[in-house]
Amino acid sequence: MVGGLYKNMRQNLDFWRDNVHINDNVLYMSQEFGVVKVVSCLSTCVFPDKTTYPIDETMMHNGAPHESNYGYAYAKRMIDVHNRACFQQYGLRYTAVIPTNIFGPHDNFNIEDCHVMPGLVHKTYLAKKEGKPLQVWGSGRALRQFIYSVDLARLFVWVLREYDEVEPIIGSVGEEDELTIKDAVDAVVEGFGFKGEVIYDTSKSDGQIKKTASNAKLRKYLPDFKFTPFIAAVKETCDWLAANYDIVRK
Ligand code: GFB
Repeated sequence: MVGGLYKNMRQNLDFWRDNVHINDNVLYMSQEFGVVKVVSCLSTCVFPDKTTYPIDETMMHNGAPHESNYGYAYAKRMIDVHNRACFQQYGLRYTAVIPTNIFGPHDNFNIEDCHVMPGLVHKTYLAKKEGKPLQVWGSGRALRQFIYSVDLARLFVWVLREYDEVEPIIGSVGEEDELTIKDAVDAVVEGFGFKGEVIYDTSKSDGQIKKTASNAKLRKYLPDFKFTPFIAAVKETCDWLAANYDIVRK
C-alpha cells in the first residue's frame, strides 16, 4: 500500500497494518513454496528523520523515521528484518531496493492520495484545460531525488538477475541531482507549456525537508548506468497523461 505525503499523514495505521500483512504474506509464502529470490520495494522514507547526510544503506534502523509516514516507514523496515532472518535461518537471498521518489507513466494520479509528481502533472493538466491557477501544496522548498519509473524498472531487473546481497540497495540518482519541489513544478509547467498562475499553498505541510540518499553502492556495481534526464522523463510523463487521460488511475 503506497501513497504520497498527505495520504500517509491521514492513514498511518492503515499503512502500518496493510503493509505488515503484505510483507508477511508474500515473504512467508515465498519461503514455503521455495521461491529462490524476492526483491521487495522499500523507500527512502524508512531512514531516520534526524540523521547525517547523505543517507546510506547501513543507516536504516538508526532512529525514528519522520512522523508524517511512520506507519509506512516502520512496516517497510520490517521487510529488511524479515529478509535478514530468512537468510540466517534458511539461507534464502531475499533482498530489497530502496528507491527515492518515483514518477512516470501508469502511476496513480489521484490528486488527494498520490505522490508529488503525478499530483503536479494531473493538477497542471487540469489547470491548463480549465484556465485556472496551479495549486502547489507546501512551500516548494523541500528537496527530493526523483527516479523515473522506467529507469527503476531496469534496476529491479538487474537486482533480480545479478545482485546477490541480502542487504538492501538504494536506487537513486546522485546527490548532485537533488531538486527542490519548485524545480519539479517548473519542469511540469514546461512539460505542458502552462502559462497560468502558480500558487504555493504554505498552509500545507512540506513533509520531510530532505532525505538526501547516496547512490555510491549502486555506482560501485553499475558505474555506467544512465538515468533518463529529468526534464525528458517529466515531458514523457506529461505527454502520457494527456494521451491516456480517460484510462489513467485517478
Ligand atoms: O511525493 P510526496 O507526496 O512524498 O511529496 P514525500 C511531498 C512533497 O511534495 C512535499 C510537495 O514537500 C509537498 O509539499 N507537494 C507539492 C505535493 N504539491 C504536491 C501535490 O500536489 N501532491 C503531493 N503529494 N505533494 C513520501 C512518503 O514522502 O515519499 C511515502 O510519505 C513514500 O511514504 C514516498 O515513501 C516516496 O517524498 O514527502
